Amino acid sequence: PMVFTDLDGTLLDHHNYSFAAAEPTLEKLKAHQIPVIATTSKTVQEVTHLYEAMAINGPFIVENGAAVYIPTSLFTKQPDNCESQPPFWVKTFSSPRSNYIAIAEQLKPEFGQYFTHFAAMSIEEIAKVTGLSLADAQLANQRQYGEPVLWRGGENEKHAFINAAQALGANILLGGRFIHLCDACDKGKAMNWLAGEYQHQLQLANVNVIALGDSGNDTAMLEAADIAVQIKSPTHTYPPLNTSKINFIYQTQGYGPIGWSEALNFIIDFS
Ligand code: 2M8
Ligand code: MG
Ligand code: MG
Repeated sequence: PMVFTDLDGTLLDHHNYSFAAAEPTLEKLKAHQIPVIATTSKTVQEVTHLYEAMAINGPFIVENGAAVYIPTSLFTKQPDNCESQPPFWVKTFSSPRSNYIAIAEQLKPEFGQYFTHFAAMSIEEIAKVTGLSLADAQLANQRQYGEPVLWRGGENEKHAFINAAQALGANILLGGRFIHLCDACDKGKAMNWLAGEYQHQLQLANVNVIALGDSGNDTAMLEAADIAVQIKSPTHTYPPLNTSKINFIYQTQGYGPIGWSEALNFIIDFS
């Protein structure tokens, strides 16, 4: 199997970003050589930092499926349509962040009183609203593709804002805290591409894809997986899921990394 996992609210605790509760299961997956692939709204810099802490050296998917980063040591040949950015091959599904900052700017006359966004915030403000340290907030702001919006208005204005953003050409993905203005990418497309590359490069007959996530921005990935794990969130209910292509769905009892471990220990026979 391959494990594609969201980070915030899934492998990491929603509030304190700790993966301590998942560590024993993470070690078991490593021992069984089951790849664990971060599939997140986070940036390259954030994931690189986290992979160091987790001692993972493998591919990852950033900014809600905007790009796939593959260490060049993973495969013997460079995958098609990838750019070489040593030590990675990079497959990109998105136009640059500046397009989405421009859309946020265009929405300010009508909705400016209801929102702010990363490019308009200081590092201190980003740290405050996310609960990240200043150093980590700095890494979160080094975005290349999309733009996170912090909503401060009501639900009705929020729907109007989303419609207006879509009319200006933005795709909308809902994370645990932010509305992401982004390209027509999602975690599912990026996951399918990378799983296909594994299958092709390693000449596997098939790959069994397990995906885990807690928020709306994980829906496309969960719907495209063989086994989907919905992680319980302390802040919202499970987002609706079209289950027609999924073989097995697991909803966790535990939150974040506790639920993550609970599900993977149930699904995978580690004997
Ligand atoms: C953002 O991502 C989360 C994930 O669900 C969100 O939308 O709430 C991103 O900006 C990410 O880079 C950052 O680390 C995270 C911090 O909460 O927020
Ligand atoms: Mg999440
Ligand atoms: Mg995420």
